[in-house]
Amino acid sequence: MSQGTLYATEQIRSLAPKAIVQHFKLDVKITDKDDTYHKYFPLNKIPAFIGPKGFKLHEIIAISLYLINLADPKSKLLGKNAGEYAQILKWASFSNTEFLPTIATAHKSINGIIPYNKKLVDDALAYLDKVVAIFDARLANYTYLVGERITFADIFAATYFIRGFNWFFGTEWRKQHPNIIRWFNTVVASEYLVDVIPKFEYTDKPEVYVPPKKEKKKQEPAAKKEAAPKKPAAPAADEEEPAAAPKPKHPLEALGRPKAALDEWKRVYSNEETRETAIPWFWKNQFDPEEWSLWKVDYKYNDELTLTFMSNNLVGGFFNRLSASTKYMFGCMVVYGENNNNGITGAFLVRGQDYKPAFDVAPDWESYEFTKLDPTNEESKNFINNMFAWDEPVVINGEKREIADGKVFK
Ligand SMILES: N[C@@H](CCC(=O)N[C@@H](CS)C(=O)NCC(=O)O)C(=O)O
Repeated sequence: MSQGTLYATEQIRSLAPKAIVQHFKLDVKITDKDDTYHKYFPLNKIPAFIGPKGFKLHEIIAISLYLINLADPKSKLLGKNAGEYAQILKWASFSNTEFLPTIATAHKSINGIIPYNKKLVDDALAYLDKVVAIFDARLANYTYLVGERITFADIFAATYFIRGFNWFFGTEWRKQHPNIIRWFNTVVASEYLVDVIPKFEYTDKPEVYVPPKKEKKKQEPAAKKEAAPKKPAAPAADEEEPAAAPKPKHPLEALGRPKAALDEWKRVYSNEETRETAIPWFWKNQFDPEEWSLWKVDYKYNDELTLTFMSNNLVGGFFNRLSASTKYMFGCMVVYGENNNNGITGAFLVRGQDYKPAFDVAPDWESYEFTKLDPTNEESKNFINNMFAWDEPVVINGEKREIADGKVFK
């Protein structure tokens, strides 16, 4: 009999329980959120677990420990005695409540996922230093966080440090923290994590706030402003959000329901092979020029972009700020080129014939240029397909540029 279902996504809290399931070859299905998940986990948080006979769990620490126990209640990952077990819980809880929320707050504020607030960021980063110093003090004298062998504490904490290396722990930081680097490298190379650690690049420099470029806004009549209200920023990648304000009506709601629901396309795109199945499906079932329009979206200030991961963060922030329009559009944006020579472009399907009501929910929408695409033109159609499939170099001013990274808005 199946041992259950683990609901996991790309978010970092998914990684430790996924690693446990895979390492111990548990008969646990790992899946994205589905209708059953939504029925039982109204907070919409990941990870979550449903076992046999309606047994349900949320909270990463509880789920992970349950899974280890399921595999082997005597597992070395749980420590040698009650004292070690308590220390394992200490590090797991410390990572979950002090490390991850702190680093996520700084990251979200810098990237505009929550409004930028310098004091908030400075305080979070100062607190993060203190949290890291506690890891460092232990790891200066010991190989692992608890006892002399790897435990769940190491697996758990190391997965969260990935976010540190993604966002803030740049080259300089790494030079100053050799104990943490030695520990992290040991743990991610261990039999528990080696096969599940996502390919990731260490950032060279810590993320810093880059104010969005804004062009002078034309004065618009007050009535129109009311018709296109702004919504607060979107939910973030790895952490919970403050309670949302009541949702204002989206102007595109006035167009009514389209014949082909966007959700269906998003499901096909997520689940099917992109070139072979999803793209032909899109042209056959989704795109109706009466109801939808297609847009090329280019960042206007490519010459100011530096590191490709930062360009991709910029796209991520833009997408988060566009979340009020999720129901009305779909798109892909890619970062092409390399560090200090890259650009951002993409293609979007938008409800209606105008791009503005869909995009102006994001305060930085004017940093992008919008060009309507006519899919009866072969070149435009190829561009859209390439952006959706995102598997071939992109042609910029006649030159082929490799795609370094990208994001899907869905
Ligand atoms: N207290 C929960 C927090 C879970 C949590 O916040 N998970 C994040 C992902 S890392 C999440 O699902 N956030 C909500 C969202 O992104 O919509 C736990 O420790 O498991």
